[in-house]
Amino acid sequence: MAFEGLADRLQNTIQRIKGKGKVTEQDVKEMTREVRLALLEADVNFKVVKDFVKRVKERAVGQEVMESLTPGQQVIKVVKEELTNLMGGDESKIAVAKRPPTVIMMVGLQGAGKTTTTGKLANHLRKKHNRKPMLVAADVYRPAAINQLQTLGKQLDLPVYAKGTDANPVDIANEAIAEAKENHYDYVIIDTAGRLHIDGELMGELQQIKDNVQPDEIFLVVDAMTGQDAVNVAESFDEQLEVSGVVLTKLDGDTRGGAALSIKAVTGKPIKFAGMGEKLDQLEAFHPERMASRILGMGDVLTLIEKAQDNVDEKRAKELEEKMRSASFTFDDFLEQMGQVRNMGPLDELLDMIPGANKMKGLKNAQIDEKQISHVEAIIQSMTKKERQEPSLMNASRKRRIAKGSGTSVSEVNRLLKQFEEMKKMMKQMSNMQKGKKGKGMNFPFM
Ligand SMILES: Nc1nc2c(ncn2[C@@H]2O[C@H](COP(=O)(O)OP(=O)(O)OP(=O)(O)O)[C@@H](O)[C@H]2O)c(=O)[nH]1
Ligand SMILES: [Mg+2]
Repeated sequence: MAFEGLADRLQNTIQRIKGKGKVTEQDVKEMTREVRLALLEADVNFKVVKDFVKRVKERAVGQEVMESLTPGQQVIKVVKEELTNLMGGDESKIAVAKRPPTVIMMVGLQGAGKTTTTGKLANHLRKKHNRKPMLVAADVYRPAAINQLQTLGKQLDLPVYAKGTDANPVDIANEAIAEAKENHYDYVIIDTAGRLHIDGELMGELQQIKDNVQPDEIFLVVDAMTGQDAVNVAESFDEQLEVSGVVLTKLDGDTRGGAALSIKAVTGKPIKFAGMGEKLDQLEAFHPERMASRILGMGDVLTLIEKAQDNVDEKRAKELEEKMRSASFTFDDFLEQMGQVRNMGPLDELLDMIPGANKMKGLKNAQIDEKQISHVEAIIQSMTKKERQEPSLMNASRKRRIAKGSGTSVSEVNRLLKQFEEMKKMMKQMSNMQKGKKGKGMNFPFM
C-alpha cells in the first residue's frame, strides 16, 4: 500500500488516544512526538513536519478538543484534517479549455513515468470523462520513446501524433494540436523528454513548447520513490515552468514515499493523480481526504465503491446476490463473483479501503493470500459442470481427481467444500434476518 510504514506508525499512535475520555496536554505531547517521528521516518521534509506538528498541537489542546464529548476521537479528526490539508485540501480537477482541444503537457525527470502516465491519463479521460484524447510524441531524442508511446496508443486504440526524431518538439506539438482540432479530439496530451537531472537545455526546450502551445495544464510527473530529491525537483520545475499540478507515480511501491507528501506543502501545487502500478488503468484521481483516511486506517469506502462500479457488472452482481439469498448459489457463481472482485485490484490494496480491515490483516491467520485464492479458482475449474452445480455429488474419487487436476490436495478440496457449505448456510441465515429490508449493496462473501 502507499505510505505503508507511515500508516502503520500513525495508526498505532492514534489507536492509543482514540478512546480517551479526557485528553491532557501530556497526551497530546506524547502523540505529536510520535506523529513527528513517524513523518520524519517516512521521509517527509523536516520543515513540513515541524509546521504540521505545530498545527496539530495547537488544535489538539484547543477548545474544539477540550469541549468535545469524545476528545480522543476529536484529536484524531484534527490529525486527519491536517493530513488532508498537507496533501492538498480540496480535490482537484482537470482543466477544460473554452475552445477544444484542452492541451496537457507532461514534464518530469527521466524515468519518472511521463510516457506511461500520458497513456493512463488518456485512458482515464476517455473512460471517466467520455473524452476523445490524442497523444503526442514530443520526446524526439530516442526513437524508443516514440515507439513506447505508439505502443500505448495501440493498446488503448487512441491516435498518437508522431513525426520521428528529426522534427522539432514545438512544431510537433503545434501540428498535433491543429490536427486534433480538425478531427475533433478534445484533449491533446504532450509527452516530453526527460533528463537525469534538471538541466538548462531541457528546461529551455520545455519553456519553448509551453510558450508556443500555451497548455491548459502542465503536469509534473514525480516518482514517489525518489525521496527528498523529489521535492527539490518539483521546486525547480515549478520555478521554471509554473506547473499546474503533480502526478505522483509508483505509489504502489514499498518505499516510504513521504517526500511526496511534502510536495504540496513546498510548491503549493496540488497532487492531481497517483500512479498505482504499471498497467494503463492503474491511475487514481488523488483525493487528499480519502488518502488521509486510508493512511489513518479509516478505510476509503468511496474509492472502493467506485472501483466496484467500474469493474463489477451491476446487473450480474444483483443476480448473484439473489442466488445467494435463495441458496441456489453454485460454484460457478462463486467463481464468477471471485473474478469480479479480483478485477478490482490486488486484495491487500482493496483491504486498505475497508475501514478497520487493516487490523484484520495484522492477524497472521486472517491474512488473505492471493495464492490461496488462485488455489480456490483452480479447484473449482477442475470440477465438472455437474459438480459445480451439485457439490453433494462429491465423493472420494471425484475429490482425488479434482485435487490432481488443480495441483492441490484432497484436504484443500475438502476445506473449500466445507467453506462453501458454511457460506451458503450463513447467507441463508443472513437473508432470513434481513427479510423485508433487502440491502442494495453487493455481497462478497469471502471478503
Ligand atoms: N510500479 C509502477 N511503475 C510505474 C508507474 N508509472 C510508471 N512506471 C514504470 O516506470 C518506468 C518508467 O516509465 P516511463 O513512463 O517510461 O517514464 P518516462 O518519464 O517517460 O521516462 P523517460 O521518457 O525516459 O524520461 C516504466 O517501467 C513504467 O512501467 C507506477 O505508477 N507504478
Ligand atoms: Mg518517456
